[in-house]
Amino acid sequence: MKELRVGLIGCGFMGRTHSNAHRRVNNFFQLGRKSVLKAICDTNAEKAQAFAETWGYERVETDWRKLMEAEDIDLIDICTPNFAHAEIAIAAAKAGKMIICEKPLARSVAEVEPMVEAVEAAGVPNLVSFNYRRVPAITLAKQLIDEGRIGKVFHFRANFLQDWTISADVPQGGDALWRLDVKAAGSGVTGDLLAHNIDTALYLNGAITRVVAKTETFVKERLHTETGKVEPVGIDDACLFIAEFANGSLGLFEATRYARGHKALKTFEVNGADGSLKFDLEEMEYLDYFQYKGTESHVRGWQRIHVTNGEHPYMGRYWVPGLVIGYEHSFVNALADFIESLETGKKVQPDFRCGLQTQKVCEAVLTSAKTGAWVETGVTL
Ligand code: SOE
Repeated sequence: MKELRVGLIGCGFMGRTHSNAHRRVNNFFQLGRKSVLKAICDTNAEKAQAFAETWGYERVETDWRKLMEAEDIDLIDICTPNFAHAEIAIAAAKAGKMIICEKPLARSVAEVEPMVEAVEAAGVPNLVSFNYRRVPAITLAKQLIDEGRIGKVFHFRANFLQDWTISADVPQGGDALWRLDVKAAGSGVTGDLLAHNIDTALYLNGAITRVVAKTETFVKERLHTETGKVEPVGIDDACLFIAEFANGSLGLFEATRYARGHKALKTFEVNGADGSLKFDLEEMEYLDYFQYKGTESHVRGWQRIHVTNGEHPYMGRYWVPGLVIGYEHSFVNALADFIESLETGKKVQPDFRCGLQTQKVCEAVLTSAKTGAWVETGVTL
């Protein structure tokens, strides 16, 4: 079988989710290519060596540029902090490598645009890792919407709530806490959490045309692990925004790292004339569906679809009906779609151009939070 020889950059949490996907994908999906873990790259050699042993990489690099020159690498998988995405992705495209990049694509629209130009000029397959699209219940929601089951949409509302930065003693910066450092991350919850919800919204409900937002930074200064000094916090700790969609519906979004008790409460609800859909990541094997059209009123009510049947998206690849899969499988499913697209030639989404649309919404949100005014996103789908 043909091989897909992988060079993965970044040994953090996302490096693990992607490595696991590469290890598992050919166990569950019959594909034309086999993912092979050739090289792992991290600036920390010791960490990379341990990671290579855990996940089964053939070799270790500490300079990502080596992977661009390497003839035995087909795919660059970018799992670094956001600040490094653009430079690596552009170099990879120029070297003719396929690219999978963690979300958000980069820190700003200005950084993302040349990434899109580079992959399109090189004609290399590319994917942004908005993994939640491949949670079977979310893919099923898309299917039900496309089948016209909820009719004209009026509302889309989504949350992503966490609570891990409430303590002012949590420092910013460095390997573990770069998400709190604006230089490394670009923004706070907007790029980290809302980007997921925006991607889900674009996928399910189409283009967001304009937004008005409010952000807050509750802890104004934190110790920076790299400088050893207490420094101003430049990220948004919480962000709320209202959106208008091109289809005439209204959106309401909230993300925060200050919702005590919530670790990863990613939810959405879509309300249409003929029905509604509801999802909660904490019970990710379910999709709630209210069917209005075609039901008699005395039996009308919310139904919980246990998304584990063979005919549900991706589920035929796993166990038997009734048995669940988890968070990590969303990455496996995305990788399977990517590898399949290499054989069929059918573009896989969300590609870099699609990731740019999410970035545009994020940037419009952050601009609006500064000015207090409505901001056009310029999104085209
Ligand atoms: C932040 O805590 C985070 O790990 C995000 O960076 C991920 O993208 C999200 O899926 C879970 O939360």
